[in-house]
Amino acid sequence: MRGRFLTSASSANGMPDFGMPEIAFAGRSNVGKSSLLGEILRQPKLVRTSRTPGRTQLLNVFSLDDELALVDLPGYGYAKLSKKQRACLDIMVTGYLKERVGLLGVVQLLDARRERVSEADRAIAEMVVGSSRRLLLVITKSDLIPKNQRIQQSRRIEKDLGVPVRTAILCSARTGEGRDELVRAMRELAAI
Ligand SMILES: Nc1nc2c(ncn2[C@@H]2O[C@H](COP(=O)(O)OP(=O)(O)OP(=O)(O)O)[C@@H](O)[C@H]2O)c(=O)[nH]1
Ligand SMILES: [Mg+2]
Repeated sequence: MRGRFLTSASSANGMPDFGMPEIAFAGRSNVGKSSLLGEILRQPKLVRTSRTPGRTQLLNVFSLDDELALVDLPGYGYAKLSKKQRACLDIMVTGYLKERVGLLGVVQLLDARRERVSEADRAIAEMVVGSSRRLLLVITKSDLIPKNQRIQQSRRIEKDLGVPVRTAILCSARTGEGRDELVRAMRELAAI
């Protein structure tokens, strides 16, 4: 299992062809995209994370085993950045999702503690599905809710987002829960 940093870019145009299937990680700011990616690559320090939302400000690309290109996207919906900064990051994310030809699928992260799916989450899911890309739903930070609520919460979020039941993967970057299952699902999606 080998994780490697490939490149950072500010738009799809600035990205080379990596010669491997490409999957992006999307979700609200601070939901834990970078942390989960670090756990997937088994190299937490390779992927920058932060307690303060708005950490990831570029499209950062890593490879897993030189087989999959995994893109850490900036988060959306963080109100404390300036309007201009937020607009800039939103354009980067939506532009990439719309224009990146080699993009096969998106792992969308939702916080296990969330009561309701936000409009921004819904818009991203629709954009992914509408452009014929595969969507994998990950419910993350599972360590922060009691064990007996995890399954119920996954079913609730699946229903709210409108994805098929029992397709969400429960994950935690802290405990490693779901990591292997997610890697399996991504490999399956990429047919490798
Ligand atoms: N308890 C717990 N905390 C987590 C988990 N994943 C991430 N965190 C924490 O959540 C905060 C945000 O994590 P990041 O990985 O930087 O989140 P992000 O989605 O990449 O954020 P942006 O880059 O700002 O969009 C950090 O303080 C992490 O330590 C998890 O599975 N469990
Ligand atoms: Mg990040």
